[in-house]
Amino acid sequence: MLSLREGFDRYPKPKDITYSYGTAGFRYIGDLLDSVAFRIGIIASLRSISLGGKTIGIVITASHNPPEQNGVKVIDPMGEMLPQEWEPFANEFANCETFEEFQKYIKQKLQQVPDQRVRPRVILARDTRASGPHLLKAALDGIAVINGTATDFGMLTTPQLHYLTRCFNDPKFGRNTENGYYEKLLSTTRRILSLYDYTFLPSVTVDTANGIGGDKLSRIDSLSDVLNFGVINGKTDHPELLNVDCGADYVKTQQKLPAELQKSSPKPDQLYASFDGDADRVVCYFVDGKTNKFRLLDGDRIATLFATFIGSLLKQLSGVDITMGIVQTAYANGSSTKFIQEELKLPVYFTPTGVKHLHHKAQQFDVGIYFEANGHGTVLFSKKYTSELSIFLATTTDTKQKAAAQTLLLLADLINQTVGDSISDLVTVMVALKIMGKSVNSWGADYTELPNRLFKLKVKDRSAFKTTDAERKLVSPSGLQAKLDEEISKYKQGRSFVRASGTEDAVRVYAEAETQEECDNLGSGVCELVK
Ligand code: NG1
Ligand code: ZN
Repeated sequence: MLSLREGFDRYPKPKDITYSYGTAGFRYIGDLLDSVAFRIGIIASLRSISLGGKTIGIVITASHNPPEQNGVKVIDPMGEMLPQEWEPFANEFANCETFEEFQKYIKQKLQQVPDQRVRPRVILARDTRASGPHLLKAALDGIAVINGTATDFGMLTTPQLHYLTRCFNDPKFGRNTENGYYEKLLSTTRRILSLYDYTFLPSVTVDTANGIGGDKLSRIDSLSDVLNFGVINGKTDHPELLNVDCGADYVKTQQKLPAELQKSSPKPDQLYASFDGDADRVVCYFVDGKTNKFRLLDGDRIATLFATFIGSLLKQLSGVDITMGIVQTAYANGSSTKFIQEELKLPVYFTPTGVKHLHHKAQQFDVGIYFEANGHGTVLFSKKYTSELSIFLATTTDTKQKAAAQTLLLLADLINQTVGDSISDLVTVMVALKIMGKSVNSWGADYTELPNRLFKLKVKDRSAFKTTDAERKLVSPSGLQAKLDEEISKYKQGRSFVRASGTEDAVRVYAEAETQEECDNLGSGVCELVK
């Protein structure tokens, strides 16, 4: 067995780097993460011990970031993110330099647990990046020095590992195998469709960013006729192509088709989708047959589609008392917020960027829908939701109402409630469009987006940028917000905000306004003030 000392010496921490557990775990250049991966193995094991031996997950991925980057993050037993109160420990532990400190941190954590003899259990998966295998080895060594049991699930999408972690701790959630994930998805889709006498969904072409999502979609496609996918940018065995000129982040930030599709001629008025590198984000789009223009259907649109669909089903049931709320971040297009408030007549709440914040807020509703504009999001359903609908189902005799209640209950199984999941989100989009008989054109016509742009600025010290009001206002550097407000007031429907990125060494500037020209001018005006 590897001793603590041997492990510490095998994975020395580079002296000049300070690692930080950000919005999505530790992220850095993949080749500089070995010591962090080793230590995350220990952190996950300690978390497992502190919870009496519950299974904890580790995902090795840097999502939509470039191929040379990588990251490690911890998943809690019910599939949630590592709780925030563990982050300071994770940061201090990842950055400690001497063996004495390193050992002291472990001892301190162990002293806080009721039973130190508990054997930790950790499950792991990684995306397709070249640095994945050696980071996996380091994480396994970290688990080994704490005498933990580790199960490596190989290459999976991030949401699949969230699903599996939950299944290990809550067997009712599903079978704790990769096949169990597909069985649940396929059987739930089949059951919903059969309520409306459908047997399959029309094929959708998906750009999987040359990431792991491509393999998994092809697998689903081969398992059943219910779901049919055509995969483009599916070169999983070429990690150097991951997210390059393709994928959800490219499509959302460039507001154009993935390069591969620009070359071919996408079928007009057909649904297309793009995943990111670890398949937890999805954006949809189509090419308008009349104008030949690319039309993006981003995370805001997916949220409004889900709210429309679930709302229309709930409306069919009388006497069911279910609350629904939508959670967005400041990056949500102003028109989407207006549509939710004025057309759907639903409450909207704002939280800081990062799904952990959105997830937390969404838990306050019976149906909590949260999406970041970039396509990361899901829907949470409360216990009351299930019990109210089950009672309704048992008491109603009306066939249409029965089908609506059954669909609503099945949606709670279809949507991966542990985390945003491109596969299950996309299938839910396909189900919603099919059952509502809604075309992509009609979905795109729900509201008209305000022109918007996102800028990324290199600054000397991004930590100087501190925000309040769900990141919509700056409190530091002092005086800057007043200047921004003055600039914003010059533009019709102008809105702009500035915040430090949690995943990159940069400051982001968002701008939206009534016309593209005004939006561009507002954006550059704000960038000038920030520089
Ligand atoms: P940062 O780098 O903090 O802006 C980005 C995304 C977040 C979230 C995280 C985690 C934008 C503007 N920001 O965060 O929404 O997805 O990455 O992956 O898209
Ligand atoms: Zn991702």
